[in-house]
Amino acid sequence: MKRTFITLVIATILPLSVSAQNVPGAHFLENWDQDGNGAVTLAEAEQRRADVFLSFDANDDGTLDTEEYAMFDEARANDMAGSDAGNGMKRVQEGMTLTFNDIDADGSVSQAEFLARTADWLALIDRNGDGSITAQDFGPASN
Ligand SMILES: [Ca+2]
Ligand SMILES: [Ca+2]
Ligand SMILES: [Ca+2]
Repeated sequence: MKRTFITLVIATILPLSVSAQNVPGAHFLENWDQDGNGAVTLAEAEQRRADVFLSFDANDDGTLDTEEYAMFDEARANDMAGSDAGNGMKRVQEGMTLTFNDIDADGSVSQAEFLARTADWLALIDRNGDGSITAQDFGPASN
């Protein structure tokens, strides 16, 4: 009962915290910064990408085929609708595409391919080159 109440309160409060939505990359960090220290490390990125891969590998064969990848593309498009689609998020999205991850260009992405691209993906987003992804890697270049 108490828990239900708290959930309701949170649901009521969150839409009001518009400022959090305006922090560059907030939506990304929310999802990827697992220990909440404000920086997504390579280890965190790899772990999360492994989770993402598993959740879209519908038939559990260790490969995202064209059909599964289409679902993945659609989920990302939905996730991005109405959130901060700034220049940083474009780089995030680019690193999630089939083209980016299909290293051997056979039209599907194996788990090994997907994870092997994590470092390149992080480097793509890591604008200030400090080796992790923080709010500073998003938003206006003056950050
Ligand atoms: Ca972290
Ligand atoms: Ca492939
Ligand atoms: Ca960085």
